[in-house]
Amino acid sequence: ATYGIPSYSATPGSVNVHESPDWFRGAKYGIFIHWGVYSVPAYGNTNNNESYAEWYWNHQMNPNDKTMTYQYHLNKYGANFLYDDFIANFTVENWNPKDWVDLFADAGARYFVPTTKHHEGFALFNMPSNVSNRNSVQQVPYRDLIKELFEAAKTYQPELRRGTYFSLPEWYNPAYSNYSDGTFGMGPPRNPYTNEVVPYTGFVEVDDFLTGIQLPQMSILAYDYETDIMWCDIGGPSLSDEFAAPWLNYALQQNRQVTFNDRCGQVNGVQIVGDYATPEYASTTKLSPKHWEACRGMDPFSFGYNYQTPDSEYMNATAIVTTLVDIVSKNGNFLLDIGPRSDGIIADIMQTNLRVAGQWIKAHHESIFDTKYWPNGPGSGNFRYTVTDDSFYIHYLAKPNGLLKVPDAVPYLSGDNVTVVGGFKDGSVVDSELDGDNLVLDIPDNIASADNYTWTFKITY
Ligand code: FUL
Repeated sequence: ATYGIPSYSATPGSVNVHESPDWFRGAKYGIFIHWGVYSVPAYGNTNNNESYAEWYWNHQMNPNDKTMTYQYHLNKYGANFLYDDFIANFTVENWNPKDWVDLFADAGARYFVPTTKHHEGFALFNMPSNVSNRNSVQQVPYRDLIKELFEAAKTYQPELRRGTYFSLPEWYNPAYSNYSDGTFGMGPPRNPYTNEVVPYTGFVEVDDFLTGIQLPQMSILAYDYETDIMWCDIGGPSLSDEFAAPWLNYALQQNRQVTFNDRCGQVNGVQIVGDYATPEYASTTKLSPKHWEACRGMDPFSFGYNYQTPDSEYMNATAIVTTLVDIVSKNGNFLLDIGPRSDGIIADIMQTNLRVAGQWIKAHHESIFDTKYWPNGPGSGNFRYTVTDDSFYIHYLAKPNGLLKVPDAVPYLSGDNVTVVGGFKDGSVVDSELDGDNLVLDIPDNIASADNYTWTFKITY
């Protein structure tokens, strides 16, 4: 990584040497937000047929999709109600961006990443009308949602870093159809029940999608909105070398460090590697020396809001905290997604669970943020380790009971140098002894009962 000297040139080889900046490696926990026209129907089915609600339009086009959105839409809205007719109901009438950024801060997150344009092609930010009028400024709700959200963050929660999710392709944009891959670029849009071609609201004819829409939109997010994180999605054909090189140079000149993920596409078939990998709803993960970021919804199957998901299925504080600790011990960040409703309200269950987890995260911040992974391994069973220059943290992902034998030969100095982190017994000394190469902690019930979700102990060097 070359920091300090603007030196990137517009080739994949040049931008591929960039790496995750230190602030991003230390930030560990971000909030992902999937919000768009799909938040109006907010439907992804349930009971094992559930799938991403933000894929409503695509699901609706396929009569055999397991979500049965094709049939659902016909019954609820009728064959003449087009997907783009939902735009009129994307009114965000109860939205207060301050409430959102306050929630992210209460959650203990250090950054957030809203969808600025998902695969439906409807952007939530402003742009010149020779690029596209398919956006929330030229259409309902006639507001620059990304600007309002970023301004609220700057004013009320300036510690939060601001990122931008951006889908490189669009499903049904007529201008993307020459890049069609069987899922993306299937435009122009059609009524799924009659097969008639229908308008793509706000579409402006361009010579080429990449030079006319994709690159200009990414540049607007970089320079007008000053994103810290370009969270590309899907990849495919791109001009991401031409995007990233001047952007990285511009950020360096301003003494900023920005970052982009591994989904920014190919340039003439050569992959733009990106700073970090982005496993999605991964059931197992492992330690990787290259930085990475896991993402998933609080909903068990969806990033966008699905009104049918029962409250009990959302990730609760135990799941959020243990997932975060597990990921951090493996050199990852956790980007946890919420799907707000189309009126701008985030369902109570998501707010409550984020805030409850946030109390733990704040009380244990020293063992999470700006830590590093232990090169010998993340820990096994219920044990997970994180490291700083002067401390070694032992996390236990369940309530300990009596003697706790640490399975790895963790760094250990004799004396009373093992203490409790967080909870009501924060700072208390824990009795410990060595048994061969293993450290054994003695956790009395009053210490075990003084915390929740994950129990953290610190060895001070
Ligand atoms: C995927 C998308 O297709 C999903 O809808 C979601 O945005 C996820 C983060 O990335 O590839």
